[in-house]
Amino acid sequence: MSLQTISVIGLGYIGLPTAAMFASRKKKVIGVDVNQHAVDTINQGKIHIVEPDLDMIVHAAVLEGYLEATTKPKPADAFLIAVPTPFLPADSDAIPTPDLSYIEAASKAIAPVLKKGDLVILESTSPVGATEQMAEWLASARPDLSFPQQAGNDADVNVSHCPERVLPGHVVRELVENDRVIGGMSARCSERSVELYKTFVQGDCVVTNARTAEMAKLTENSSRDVQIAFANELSMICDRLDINVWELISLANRHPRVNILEPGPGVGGHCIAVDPWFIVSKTPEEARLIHTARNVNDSKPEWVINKVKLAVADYLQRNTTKQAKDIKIGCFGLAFKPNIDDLRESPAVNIVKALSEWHTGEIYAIEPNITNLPDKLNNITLTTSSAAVENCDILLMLVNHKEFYGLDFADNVVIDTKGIV
Ligand code: SAJ
Repeated sequence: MSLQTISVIGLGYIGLPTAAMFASRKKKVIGVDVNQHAVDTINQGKIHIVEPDLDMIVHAAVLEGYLEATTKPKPADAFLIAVPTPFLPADSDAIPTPDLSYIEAASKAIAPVLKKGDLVILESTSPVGATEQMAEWLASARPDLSFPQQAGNDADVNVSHCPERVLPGHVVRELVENDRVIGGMSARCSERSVELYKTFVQGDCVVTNARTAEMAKLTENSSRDVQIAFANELSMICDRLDINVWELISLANRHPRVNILEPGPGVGGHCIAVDPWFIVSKTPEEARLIHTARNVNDSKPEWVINKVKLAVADYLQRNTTKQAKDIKIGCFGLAFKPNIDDLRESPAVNIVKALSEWHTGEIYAIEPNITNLPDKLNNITLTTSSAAVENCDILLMLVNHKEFYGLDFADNVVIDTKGIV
């Protein structure tokens, strides 16, 4: 195989496991990241992110000399770009637009070390057209080389989009087992990309063009966002109609062709709440359902906060000797989804923070997966489930961590966004 040395640009939640996978198959891997701390940590055989089983693989890869990290790109046969694609800050009503500046910076960083015969793959989740844009950035930095938009199958440098699709918490297994969508800018680009991924991918490598591959990834996450929005909308309808939404969904899901997802306090994480905007910002007139789903899911945290405010008012009406400052609220769960410790982009954290700014009494958080609260929650207290059940007047269930099932909530007011009680 011509692709012996592989460089991965961006050593985060996707780039580092991918680099480690190639290295575990005895490829020479050069990991590149602008974060000196990440580079130093990896070169010591350790990891700077939380992902099950990844530490062992990185440790072995570095020890055996197959993986090295650096801040400055070096020549390689294949370059995989796995940098963030966030969206640009927008006014509250505006449609967020994607920020391709990390891809642009990565392209400009690798351009000087590119040579004839190299393969460049964009893995970052990207709006349609981003791979072609990346190829343009590379071509303008290296007019001495030809690229697929100029030379098709005969290009000196091949370019593809192969979106990552792994679920955080299951990355090591899903990298190997999941099918890959391989979108080459030419047939030759796809063919060489399949050859590269087959180093460790046991799933099918399905070939398409770059634009369809970009849209496929956005479609997967938008599909999930729309389905979660349906569940969230049902939860608000059922609350108004005094129906238990969890019972309702379990009944409807007994139909052989119905499979409704779970409502919750909102949609968190770095993907599902972001990627649909990449479709909406490109095609705002057509993407009406996807846009509305985003709005429904984004509105859910505020709806939950209002439920707590109503519960406090109701409590005060029933307990006339008490004041708001006497009411203790216990918030169960801070992570963005169950059984992980990742608090970034978490609706639960945003809800607890908003409540801590509004409520004059004490607020407690129960999060079995962490030992310290993030700085932005420094005015609340971390406690245990049993202490919260015993001491708090109002309990707010925000994440269905396994530890929260089976607790006895007999005397508490409970607002349950996850169907735990
Ligand atoms: N959620 C619900 N109800 C549900 C399912 C999820 O409210 O029924 C919420 C979760 O609590 C969480 C959010 O949605 O806040 C997202 O969680 P998730 O587990 O659905 O997805 P992520 O963001 O961890 O990972 C997704 C995956 N995409 C799909 O399942 C289509 C993963 O495969 C992608 O690789 C990843 O996005 C990514 O990087 O794009």
